[in-house]
Amino acid sequence: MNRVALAGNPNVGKSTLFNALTGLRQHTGNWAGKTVATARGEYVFEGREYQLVDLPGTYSLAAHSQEEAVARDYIESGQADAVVVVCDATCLERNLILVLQVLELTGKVLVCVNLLDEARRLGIQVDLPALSQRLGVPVVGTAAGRQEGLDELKGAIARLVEGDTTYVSLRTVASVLAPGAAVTWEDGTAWVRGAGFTLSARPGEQWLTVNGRALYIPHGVRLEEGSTLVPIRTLARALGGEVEWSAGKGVKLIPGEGKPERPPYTEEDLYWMSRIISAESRGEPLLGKLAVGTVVLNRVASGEFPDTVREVIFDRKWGVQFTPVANGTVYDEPTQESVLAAKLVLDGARVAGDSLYFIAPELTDNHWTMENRTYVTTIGCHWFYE
Ligand SMILES: Nc1nc2c(ncn2[C@@H]2O[C@H](COP(=O)(O)OP(=O)(O)O)[C@@H](O)[C@H]2O)c(=O)[nH]1
Ligand SMILES: [Mg+2]
Repeated sequence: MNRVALAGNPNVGKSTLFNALTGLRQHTGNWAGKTVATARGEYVFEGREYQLVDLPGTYSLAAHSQEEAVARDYIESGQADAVVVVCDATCLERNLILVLQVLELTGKVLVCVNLLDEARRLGIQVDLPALSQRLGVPVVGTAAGRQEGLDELKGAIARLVEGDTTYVSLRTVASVLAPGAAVTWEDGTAWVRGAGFTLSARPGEQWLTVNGRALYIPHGVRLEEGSTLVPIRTLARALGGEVEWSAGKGVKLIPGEGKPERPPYTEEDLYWMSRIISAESRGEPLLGKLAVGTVVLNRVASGEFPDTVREVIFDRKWGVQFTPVANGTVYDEPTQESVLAAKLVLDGARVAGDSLYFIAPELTDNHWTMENRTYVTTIGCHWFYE
């Protein structure tokens, strides 16, 4: 069974979240030798059992009070497979003190930004993907009181616990997936050259490339003690292998043919995707470009829109067009970073949830979207809606 601890400041909705996830499967009592209350409960997600431990609400882990000592000792003991730090979206800054203290004790952290409904009501927009990138851990938004975001939270906990973000040495694992390949380090980049493929990964960048493809690494390629580290799943995907996870056994690597597969998209998809991203997100960072691409692909996947990238871009549903199509900038040569972003989304990167619409509030007065669609997130200078 996986064990997940819930930490957070008082009054952030930790107990509400705990109840929403575990329902009636709960046990309460006191921490051994302390007058501090404890609650534990279970839930099942995708066939696996999780035990939730509701830690006492604290503003810090300084161990000045019994509550702080209990929370600190528990996290430090390593008994939890993951720690979810629940935060209040309406006063995020104050909550981040605890997040940073937990991050000093363990890397298996997920930040849950709760009370999103209250934040919406107050007109506060929280940029969840940017927060995730800054902190280097997954971030999920919820409104526990309304049962919103709970499936996403359970999914993110599962991925965290089950090693989706397990980083491995590029050199070691590449030699298992593609025996005989040469691994070199040139100009700050790690290269793997094998039969019919070239792979590169540069510490700090949020992707690796393989034969012209680009695969997204949300928390970036790392460099530790001279080793280049990448997520095991991304590397396996790049070289045609697979990663399985099972309770008890952990992560298992299954080598494939030792060479990359063909990209899962066509040249035409890449042509139009890079152009719409380039024209729509001038001056936006990579994350903003990925978000625009996410919307296009969410539309391709949705039954309410056409089924190819090109058709979605030129779609005129209700007479509304993408601005770059209306003004012709979609035909301009795309920037290099837009081509990269297009490759990343076409190869699976997603950053704006299930968004189907975005607006640039500074540039448009598209009130239809604001009034009729559900707000998801803000990335760069765009607001995203489902
Ligand atoms: N609007 C809103 N209220 C919430 C949400 N989650 C919890 N609350 C309310 O916030 C208050 C504190 O919640 P509680 O779960 O006791 O917080 P805890 O101290 O962190 O355990 C209660 O009145 C809850 O009903 C939420 O997502 N949205
Ligand atoms: Mg509580």
